[in-house]
Amino acid sequence: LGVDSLSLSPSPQALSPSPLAEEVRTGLAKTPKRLSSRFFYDAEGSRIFQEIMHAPEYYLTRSEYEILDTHKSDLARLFAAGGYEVDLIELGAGDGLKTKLLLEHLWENQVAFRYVPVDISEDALEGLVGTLRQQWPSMTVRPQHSDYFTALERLSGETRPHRAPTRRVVLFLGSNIGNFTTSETIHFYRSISSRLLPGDLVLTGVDLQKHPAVIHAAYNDRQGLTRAFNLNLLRRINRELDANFDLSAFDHYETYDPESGEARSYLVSQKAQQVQIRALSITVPFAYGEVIHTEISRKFTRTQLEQLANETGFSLTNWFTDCKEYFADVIFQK
Ligand code: AVJ
Repeated sequence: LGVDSLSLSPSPQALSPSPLAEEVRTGLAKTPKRLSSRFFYDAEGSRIFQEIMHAPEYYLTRSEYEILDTHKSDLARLFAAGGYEVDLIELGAGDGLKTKLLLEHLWENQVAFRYVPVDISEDALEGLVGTLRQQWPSMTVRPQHSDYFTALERLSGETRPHRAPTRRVVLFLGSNIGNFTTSETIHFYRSISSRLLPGDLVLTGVDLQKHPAVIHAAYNDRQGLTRAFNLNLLRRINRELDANFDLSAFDHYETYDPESGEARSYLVSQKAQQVQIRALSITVPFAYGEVIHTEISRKFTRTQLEQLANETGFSLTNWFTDCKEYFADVIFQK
């Protein structure tokens, strides 16, 4: 009895910690230290990312916008081919600026569809849904504030409406795939694949391998937006976990390795220092020059994407690029 009643009153630490708290506790105990880029997107991080998308060096968004604008009618035809109704499920919708191009085209061409934007940033999602309701009040929009895997779980639990044959089209735009490691990528596409039916589609936006200097510049913009974006992670930890990172004692550093296709972002400790994270009751030591790895932004080749499709239960059926061939939007069919 004594033991049972004790277990009913857990210590404060046992009360489920936030995902950020878990990440900071485990990531800063690793060698080398690391923090996942998924925690970049608090309100301020989402705002800075909007600015990055307008930076002259950050070509990714403009390239993908060009692709979707040029090929929106091809895409709409693929989505609705065979008279299907379309369930558009967008993973990591963000501000949805590029998706609006597609939605507008589908809407104006009377394609029957339902739009399910999924995002981990509540701020980004609310903003998106607000503008959609304003622009198209009778469009069916079902926002989901969750991570990708939770959204996929819900998807597989849901039965498809009987009213008409429905095709699921999963949108994963903006090179968000680049943030995964290779094994996460395979796991991700397999778990999507297992939740789809034959004929369903995934449209993925991927950044392509190109002159390394072009990629390097995209993550080292002259206005310092990428730097502010990276450092904002420390500001978020200060605020949410009562920590005392001195932002002026950390720098932004990015490398691009053309052999692996990985751009990597780091925060560099510019002196030997100790940081208190009071909500976790820990002190984290940093050596002079020590780094925290905060992001991978992987760049692909077409061959790698064909392989990915084949390894995960899909085939690559369509490939759309911008005029510079910087970026691709690729269709995987189940
Ligand atoms: C939103 C993940 C595609 O990796 O290019 C931009 C985020 N990081 N600048 C990317 C980001 C630094 C971006 N993604």
